[in-house]
Amino acid sequence: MGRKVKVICPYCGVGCGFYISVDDYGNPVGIEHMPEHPVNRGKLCPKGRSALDVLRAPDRLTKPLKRTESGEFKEISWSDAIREVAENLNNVRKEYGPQAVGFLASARVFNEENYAMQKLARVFGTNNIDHCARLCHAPSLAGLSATVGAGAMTAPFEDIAASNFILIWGYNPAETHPILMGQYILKAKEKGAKIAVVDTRCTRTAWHADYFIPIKPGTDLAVIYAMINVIIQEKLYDEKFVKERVERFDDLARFVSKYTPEYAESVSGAPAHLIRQVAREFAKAGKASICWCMGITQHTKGTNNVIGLATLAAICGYYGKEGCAVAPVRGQNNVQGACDMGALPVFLPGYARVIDAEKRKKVASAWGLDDLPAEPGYTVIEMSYAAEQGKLKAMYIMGENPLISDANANHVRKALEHLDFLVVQDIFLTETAQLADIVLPSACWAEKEGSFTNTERRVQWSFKAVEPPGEAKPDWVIITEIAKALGLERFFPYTRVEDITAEINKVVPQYAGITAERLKNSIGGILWPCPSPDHPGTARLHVEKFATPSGKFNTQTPEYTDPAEKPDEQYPLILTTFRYVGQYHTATMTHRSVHLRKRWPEPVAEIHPETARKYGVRDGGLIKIITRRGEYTCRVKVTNLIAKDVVAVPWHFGANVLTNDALDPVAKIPETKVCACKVVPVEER
Ligand SMILES: Nc1nc2c(c(=O)[nH]1)N[C@H]1C(S)=C(S)[C@@H](COP(=O)(O)OP(=O)(O)OC[C@H]3O[C@@H](n4cnc5c(=O)[nH]c(N)nc54)[C@H](O)[C@@H]3O)O[C@H]1N2
Ligand SMILES: Nc1nc2c(c(=O)[nH]1)N[C@H]1C(S)=C(S)[C@@H](COP(=O)(O)OP(=O)(O)OC[C@H]3O[C@@H](n4cnc5c(=O)[nH]c(N)nc54)[C@H](O)[C@@H]3O)O[C@H]1N2
Ligand code: SF4
Ligand SMILES: [Mo]
Repeated sequence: MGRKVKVICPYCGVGCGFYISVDDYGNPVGIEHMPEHPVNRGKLCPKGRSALDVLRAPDRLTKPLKRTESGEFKEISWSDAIREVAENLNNVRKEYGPQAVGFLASARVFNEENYAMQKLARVFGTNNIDHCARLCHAPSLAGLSATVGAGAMTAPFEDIAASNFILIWGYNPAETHPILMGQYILKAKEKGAKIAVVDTRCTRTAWHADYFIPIKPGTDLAVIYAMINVIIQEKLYDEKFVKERVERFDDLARFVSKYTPEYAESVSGAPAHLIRQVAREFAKAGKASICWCMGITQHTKGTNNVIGLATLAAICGYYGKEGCAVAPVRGQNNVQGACDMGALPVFLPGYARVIDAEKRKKVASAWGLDDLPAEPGYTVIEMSYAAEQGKLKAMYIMGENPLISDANANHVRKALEHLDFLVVQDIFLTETAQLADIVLPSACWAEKEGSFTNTERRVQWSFKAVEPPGEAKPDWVIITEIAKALGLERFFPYTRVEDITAEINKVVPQYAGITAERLKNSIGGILWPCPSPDHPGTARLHVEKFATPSGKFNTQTPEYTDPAEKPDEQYPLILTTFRYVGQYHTATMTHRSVHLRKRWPEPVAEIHPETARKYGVRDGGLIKIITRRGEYTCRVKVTNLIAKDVVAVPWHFGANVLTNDALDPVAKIPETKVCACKVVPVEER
């Protein structure tokens, strides 16, 4: 007989639903499509289709592990593991204060689990809580908060499908969000929409585009301003919208006058005539969307890039109406939720700023306290530097693999090795876990239940399909046990995951009406903001006014400046990084799927034929890529689908030993999309 259990895909932020069929013995025997799901309508990409391989992987963590004197791991009991974690964290707090402990939450676990983790950090006494959104869309949160007052996507996927023009910038959804590409972007194209892609590589997304604008890494803002310049010069902007809803438009018009398409071409290599043509068509489309991702954000100027794109949409009036989405498409399946839950060093749940005393005290009082720590905490990369400098003594990392995912990975290794105590909670013994003093085994998505929030702000329940392997436990259970051992039990009165959902309903205003009961009874979930249990949820934001204090678009005009590292004689090329459709991040999960591993077995860097000739690089050969921070050897493909003098490398397997950890001053994201490098061919015997 068996059963069919509804789950949400454990990979990307599109948030596809499917069923797992479970046999009478409790084994996951297959995936069944869910045609009634409003997002993916029964479709799945290669990662979703292979998701069960994670549940069946033979090397899942099944017992807590402790590092012994000799450096080996030995299995220990849960009670010993929890006691050791609590003792060590308490000792560090006693000796150095709570600011000497850092916590990393996870965009891969449920809202309830992220909520519990950030609450643990704060009642422990610190805002040192962050997660991979820092390496990802932190500039989108910062840049959109500054201009429109809210950091999330402004409209659902349906509005992208209803656009007449889709501008895709630094984003390759054909590989990174395939269901959004197939079900929405290409649906718009079928109905006659035009597509423009701005990228350093002529990607699989670009193959579907009407216009492809090639660009040198890190020069985007000059091109964005040139488009704004053309639209203003040629009076193609939406006069009514600008008059009613945009502040300081005249300043903007004066500011962009120097950013001519010819100037932008000289900086970026993007042809001026294409900049003009795309700007004109975008402005004249009437209904248009801008979708961006890591090509825009992973820069020291990431926040400024986002401000530029938000402004481009604002002068054309592309907010709050049908067919218009301003879309920082979120990466991980619960990165939107982890941010909403306050797993960030400057924001409490619901984006209450830790420095805002009134809002902070409101959260404190909901938790039965007078106040909470007010000092903003360390971000991900800052934690490494604090560890190296001895300011951070212990870390508790849940569901992240910074040794592979953080920029300047050699530095991260040194920093983590320098800690007095490291606990890592994961489903596999990752590279990061191998450095831990204690490793805690988690149940993964289909082995527990809770809510995920996709990039549209769609909150959905994912049910438990199978039992976890061995003694692995849900993350929220582990956090609750650690909290109790730390003497913080009064803040963690949870016996079921729904107890935490109910607390989220009380503390996070955007989630007030999104109860566990409602979520369990709906296939497509509810989009926040949803202020009460009888509210249907909100698909489109900024319909009448923006979420800024004045209600208007807050125009800002940061100048274009170059990336932190420019090519020079010693390092004459530019390095950038990208993803494969069949590998996910640090590959902990995708590399355990035989099918995905076979098809995407290793990183293959890309280089232009002229650049290859100049440096003696042969198609299919091995190269060593060298930067100021490290060396990385991989195979290379010589292709004219990439700009000259650029090397692009997939980062899934360790290329972050090369990348630059210079930070955007506002969003604190490292510049993983551009640094200077050189390449040398490696002789194979
Ligand atoms: N298969 C797969 N899907 C994923 C993920 C995964 O690891 N694998 N990860 C998920 C996550 S967390 C995220 S955040 C998203 C990321 O999704 P994307 O942002 O689409 O992923 P990337 O391939 O890292 O970068 C996108 C593009 O930016 C281009 N680029 C590089 N530098 C620049 C630049 O300076 N300017 C411009 N304009 N373009 C540039 C690259 O050539 C690349 O094609 O994907 C999500 N989906
Ligand atoms: N050079 C370069 N570097 C990048 C990027 C880039 O484009 N270029 N992209 C950046 C981006 S956008 C992101 S989002 C980050 C991602 O960085 P990370 O979040 O560090 O990468 P993941 O591999 O997704 O790590 C998630 C971990 O969670 C574990 N896990 C899965 N499910 C569970 C669970 O239920 N419980 C627990 N406890 N663990 C679980 C997985 O095994 C894995 O080890 O990388 C960033 N790094
Ligand atoms: S598009 Fe994203 S959510 Fe959908 S199946 Fe693929 S990885 Fe999963
Ligand atoms: Mo991401």
